[in-house]
Amino acid sequence: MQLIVGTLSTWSLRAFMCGQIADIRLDLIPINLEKQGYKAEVLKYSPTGLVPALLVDDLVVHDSLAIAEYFNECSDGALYPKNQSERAQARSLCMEMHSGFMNLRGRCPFTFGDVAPLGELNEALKKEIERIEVIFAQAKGPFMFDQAGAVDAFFAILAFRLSAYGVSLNGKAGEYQQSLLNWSVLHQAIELAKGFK
Ligand SMILES: N[C@@H](CCC(=O)N[C@@H](CS)C(=O)NCC(=O)O)C(=O)O
Repeated sequence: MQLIVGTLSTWSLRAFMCGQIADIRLDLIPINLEKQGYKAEVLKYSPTGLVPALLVDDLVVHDSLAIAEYFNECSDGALYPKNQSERAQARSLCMEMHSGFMNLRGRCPFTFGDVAPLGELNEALKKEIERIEVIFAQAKGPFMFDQAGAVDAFFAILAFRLSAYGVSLNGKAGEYQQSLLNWSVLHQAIELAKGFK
């Protein structure tokens, strides 16, 4: 399988991390999204012109969430909890990340450069961080459920971003944030992202 990924693309990193957890062998095709003409390059592979996209023979799976689901099916359910209720919760959380937190995404772009701490938060940003605090405090242990899964992959990048912008969560939420930051799969994704040119 080939995974088309982009520079500083957090969605690409989430798909990559899900592949690592599910132990899927991937050939990565990185595209520099800052280079002129990048769109034509992406469109060679991805019908939406967006990354990530997964190529499996003639099949193109586009969108990080669909890729996570595909990896889950290829790995006999490695990305979600075995318990049905937990699995539904896990999917709800992945989808909440996938379609939400727009203020945070806008205000805290993913970067390896130096950034100023967030400082005074507006109401919308405050609400999103409070919601993340509630979600993170639900973690059963170092991972959201018993084993590392899609939810952890989806939130690890956010944990990293918050930390880069000087936001360390408190209590149980802070413990989960820290375990994500210590997680080898996140480190692999970060190393990968740093290597993209
Ligand atoms: N919902 C999509 C979002 C994909 C997306 O927005 N990708 C960005 C990079 S993170 C992209 O390809 N940007 C290039 C562009 O907008 O031209 C997913 O989860 O895969």
